[in-house]
Amino acid sequence: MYEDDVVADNGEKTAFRRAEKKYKLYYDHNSQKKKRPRPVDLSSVIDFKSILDSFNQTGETPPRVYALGRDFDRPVFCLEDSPGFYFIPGALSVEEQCHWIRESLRSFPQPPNRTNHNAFYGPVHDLFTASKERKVLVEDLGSPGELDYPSTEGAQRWKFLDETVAPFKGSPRKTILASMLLRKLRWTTLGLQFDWSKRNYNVYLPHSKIPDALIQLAKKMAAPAMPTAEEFKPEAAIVNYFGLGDTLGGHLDDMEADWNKPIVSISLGCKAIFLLGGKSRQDEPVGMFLRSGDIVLMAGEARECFHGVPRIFTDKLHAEIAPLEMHLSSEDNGCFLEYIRTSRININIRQVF
Ligand SMILES: O=C(O)CCC(=O)C(=O)O
Repeated sequence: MYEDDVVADNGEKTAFRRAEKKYKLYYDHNSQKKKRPRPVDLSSVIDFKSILDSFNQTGETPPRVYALGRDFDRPVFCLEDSPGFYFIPGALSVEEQCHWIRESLRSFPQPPNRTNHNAFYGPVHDLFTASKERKVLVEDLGSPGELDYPSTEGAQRWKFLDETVAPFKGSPRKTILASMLLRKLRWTTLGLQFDWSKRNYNVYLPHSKIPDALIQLAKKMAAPAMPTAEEFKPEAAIVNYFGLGDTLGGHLDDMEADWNKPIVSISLGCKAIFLLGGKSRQDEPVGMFLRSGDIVLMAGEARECFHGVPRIFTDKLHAEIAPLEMHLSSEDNGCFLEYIRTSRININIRQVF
């Protein structure tokens, strides 16, 4: 979905690319050769949290932003210049955020759901637990009968072994720490599986149903963007995982049949900058902060607009995850907390047909 777009947009030729470069994380080195994030001017980034705060106090919004007058249980903001774009700040409680962070790390990457690791390692089971237990994924050179599970993809077969047992030490087998694999988890797909190589949904790939609780949440949150009397039917979801320095290049999500149905996009973990452009990359995008618990809807004309995530903030001041830190602190040996302190997760839910 993304690579083609990014390649087509190299250099600084478009307004969208210039904005991406403006907000992307770069480092400067001081005289002691210590690297520090290059300061960036965030003054033009829309902050819907402060818009919500002042809306709650005064009922007013800044120019070109308006609150939806429809019957929804919380304020929903729209941009005059971007029809079909909806922002629901703080849509999820801290408990809900923690729930979906746990699900995103523990359950969603479980086969038959696919992840970016499938192509090389085949289906990887229990990645989060393996990381917590400090396991190592080891290339299996034994006979197929000895394997814990059959590999259907990837050139090799792999299995998790205990780091301390380490029968593989000194052998030519390839190994990778489970914690490293978790860090390198970039996406997983739920429900109908998106085939990145063909840039389309492959209904023949095995998949498990999107969890009911996520379906119900998406249906509820989609309401402000739904055409009257129509029902949102979540059929697929893509979960994106961002670590320090990771970005999502400007792209369109155009493989779904009915663009009047929204994409429901949930933010979890570290704060990010989201860029919403126009139908051409030449259109100047607007930047906005996405915090943990925010939900964005893109429907109708907004489905034709380039968008992307050029930056996540992992420093204490800007990440804004203090409430999550309190809730996740002692759980699972602090593994969820350790992960989310430097990461962002995005779950976006779609109706495909
Ligand atoms: O991470 C986000 O907030 C945006 C995700 C997105 O645009 C996508 O997956 O298509």
